[in-house]
Amino acid sequence: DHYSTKSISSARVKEFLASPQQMLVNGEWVDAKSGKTFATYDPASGEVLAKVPQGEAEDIDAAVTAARAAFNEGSWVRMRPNLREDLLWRISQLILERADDFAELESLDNGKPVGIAGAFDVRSAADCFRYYAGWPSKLQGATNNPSMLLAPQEAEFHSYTRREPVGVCAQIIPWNFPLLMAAWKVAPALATGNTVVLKPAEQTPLTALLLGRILVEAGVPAGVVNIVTGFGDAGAALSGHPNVDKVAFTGSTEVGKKIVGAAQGNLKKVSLELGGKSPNIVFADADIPSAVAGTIQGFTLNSGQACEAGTRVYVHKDIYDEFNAALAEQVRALTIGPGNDPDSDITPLVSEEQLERVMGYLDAGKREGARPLVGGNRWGDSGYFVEPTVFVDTTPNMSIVRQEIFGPVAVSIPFSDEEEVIEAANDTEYGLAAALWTRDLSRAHRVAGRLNAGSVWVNTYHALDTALPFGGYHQSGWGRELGPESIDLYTQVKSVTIAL
Ligand code: TXE
Repeated sequence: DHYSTKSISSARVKEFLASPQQMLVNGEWVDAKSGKTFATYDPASGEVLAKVPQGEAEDIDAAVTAARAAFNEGSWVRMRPNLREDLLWRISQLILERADDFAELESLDNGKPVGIAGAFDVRSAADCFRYYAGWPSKLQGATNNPSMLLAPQEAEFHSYTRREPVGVCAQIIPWNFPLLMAAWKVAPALATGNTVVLKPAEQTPLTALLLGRILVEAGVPAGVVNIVTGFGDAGAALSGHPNVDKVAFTGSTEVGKKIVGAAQGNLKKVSLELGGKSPNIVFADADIPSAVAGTIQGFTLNSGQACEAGTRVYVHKDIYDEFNAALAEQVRALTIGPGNDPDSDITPLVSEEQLERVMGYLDAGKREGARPLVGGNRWGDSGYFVEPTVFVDTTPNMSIVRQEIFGPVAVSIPFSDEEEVIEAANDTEYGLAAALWTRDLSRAHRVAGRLNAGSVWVNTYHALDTALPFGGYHQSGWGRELGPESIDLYTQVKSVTIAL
């Protein structure tokens, strides 16, 4: 049965959904070799939205072979920087031209508000290609000054370094920001001359396939970017493939560990952006209205399905009751509804599985003795909605305090002094992000320096930008993406020495 497209406003999205979906391998649009397909669902209703090819190990192998051939052939690697810049710039422009299509398709597939998909996901994805479009002509090595060269002859030496691409890059991405995660991976890889096999998440494959059309239209050569849709087995085949030089992964910490295992066969380079349980600390001298608003943003953006979500809220005891009362009142006022309704603040979770996972945590929180200050239940009986929820009366070892929930769920915990809250904030196996709210400048810098997290925000939350490195301490991952750090991830340095 076809998805009813009558509520869709973009004619191109209607056409896209009506056409058969295929994967991009070696510049061709293809079915899975097995002929198998799988469904992707509209999270607001649970209806089948589209069917896409179910790529498996043999499809991954074909894609890796194409990426290897495109890399080894050499013209892509040696493409002139200004032409590479034009290409990346063109991709960014094409994304912006089709911004409304991307936003609507992302909202349909992931469930998120169409307004946020447009204003954040799509614009940030375009910005990512534009930012990395500036890099190809700025890649630099150094001339070095060897201190004690051990060479067979006495000579004067000239020595320099070159930055070269890593090679064939496997990129495995999640479903929470599907297009944006594709951009974070593909843009720096292309800027530095790598070739790519991208595997989108099975819950949200559609905007990556639409991006594939744009890459082809912009002139990315055959085999340089291959897109294989499929499940975890396809990801496993990709991360274990002996002809892949690097794997970049964003997803759960559990699968991140599997990637590390799979990468061992040929010791491919690994970068990982994994889960989080980020602290959000409100000091007594904070501007309370903006701290309340920022805290709500912190744990409800994308219905809480953000790895950097601020889900452990620590509030100074002198303002705890006042803060919680304002928090509860404003959370209660949020509108729950489908992503295509402009009034919706809280939209459905991505899948039935995610709904069950989040409901499991809500039940565990109540069972372990925490009390929902607001929310705590599923919302409606169709689609995958849950109420935005804040728990109080928690203890430090409860699952809702320690584990990543990935739904609009936070805990609010009182504290008495700075030392105590720094220790509590750092008492986690994760370390992706942290925030603090204060009007004391010295405290802001002092505490920012002591929080074990890859991003720290002061008097704001979710302040992400293509120019700013992003990634985690501890089990939140390996390496940093975005900014110049992604250039490091996708290049390797060679030193060349010449006896003059
Ligand atoms: O993630 P998975 P899931 C967290 C969040 C969420 C939980 C589970 O807590 O509740 O993970 O989500 C591919 N080898 N995050 O199960 O499985 C998979 O096909 C290689 C945080 O959806 O990690 C998909 O493309 N790849 C996170 C991708 O991994 C494998 C965002 C991510 O899926 C694989 C998403 C395997 N063995 C979830 N198994 C963040 N950091 O933002 C699966 N995959």
